[in-house]
Amino acid sequence: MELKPIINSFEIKGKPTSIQQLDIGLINTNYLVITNQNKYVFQQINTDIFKNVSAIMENIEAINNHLKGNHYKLELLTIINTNKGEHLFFDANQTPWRCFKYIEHKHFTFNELNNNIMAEYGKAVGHFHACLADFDTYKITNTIADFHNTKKYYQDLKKTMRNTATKQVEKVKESVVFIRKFEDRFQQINRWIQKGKLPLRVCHNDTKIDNILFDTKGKNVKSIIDFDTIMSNSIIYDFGDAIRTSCNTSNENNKQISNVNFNFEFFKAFSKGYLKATQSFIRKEEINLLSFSGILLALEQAIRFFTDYLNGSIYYKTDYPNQNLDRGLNQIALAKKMMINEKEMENYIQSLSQS
Ligand code: GN1
Ligand code: MG
Repeated sequence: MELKPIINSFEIKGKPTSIQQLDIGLINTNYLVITNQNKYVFQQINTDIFKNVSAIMENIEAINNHLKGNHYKLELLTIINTNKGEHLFFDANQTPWRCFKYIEHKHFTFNELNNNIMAEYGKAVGHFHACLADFDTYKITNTIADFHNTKKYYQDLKKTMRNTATKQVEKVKESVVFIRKFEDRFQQINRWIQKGKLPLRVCHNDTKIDNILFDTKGKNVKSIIDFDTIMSNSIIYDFGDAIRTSCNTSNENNKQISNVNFNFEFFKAFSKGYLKATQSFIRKEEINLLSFSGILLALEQAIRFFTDYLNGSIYYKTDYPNQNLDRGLNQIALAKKMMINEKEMENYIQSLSQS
């Protein structure tokens, strides 16, 4: 793919001096473009997954505008328009591209994390929710159906297992026996959402630590990025996804399962920051599910990785053939470690919400 004509179609400042593909995200393809005046991120959007790209861009604009007017403290992504004044450029294959200003930042790997950073992370996700608590969900288009509908993902996995060769199915069978025990809990969450017991709010839906940019000193959260999955949902998914990705002593791409463990101190620090930032609006029914949400998201991610493995890895990018199987097994190991601490997590959350 010749990138120069694409880059030249956007209103960037200066002449490009370097173009580098970035190893971030499992769906879109990202490039860092440095010019003699500025830095930009160019993204080629995967339309197999993000089918309604213009609605995504409208969601981002609506959210940016709301946050700007609502004392939001973190930096927002600046969209760079095309020369025609549009948000998207369609290449010769009709694939959409967009461009954002690059934000200088520091990223954390698990070994560098500490309780202070985790508390900042919790505060930032809570602050994001708090600033959107008065945003009408009907103004947002839900661009991916059933996103975080764990029960639905589980049903899809079972269906896929029925249509896949036994040899591959055997590799996930034991994990599925474990997941099955949670089916009622998945169902119950859906019921609470349907009945309004768990409110729908505007959520990020992909709060993994990779989407959190810290300032270059690594002390404060500078920005939360990747607004592509902003949709109405329960906030428990955002809480759980943050826990799943930051309290795992390993990382979802680490195939050494023995490295997977749950860091309870990080869970505590994140929870403290999050509950502080959300106390003005969070409901008891939401608080009650926070201790389970990390387990839920690890199970859900395992289900999604297994389904993709059985489907021949058509959804998530992979570096080697069985990577989605390994990713799923990593998440199952994490869910098991978290399960051991479920009661303690629950007690801790309750102690915070009563103080
Ligand atoms: C995908 O594309 P990326 O890396 O931002 C996925 C998330 C998963 C994540 C797992 C639209 O996010 O839901 O949690 O991979 N996004 C979509 O790393 O499916
Ligand atoms: Mg994402």
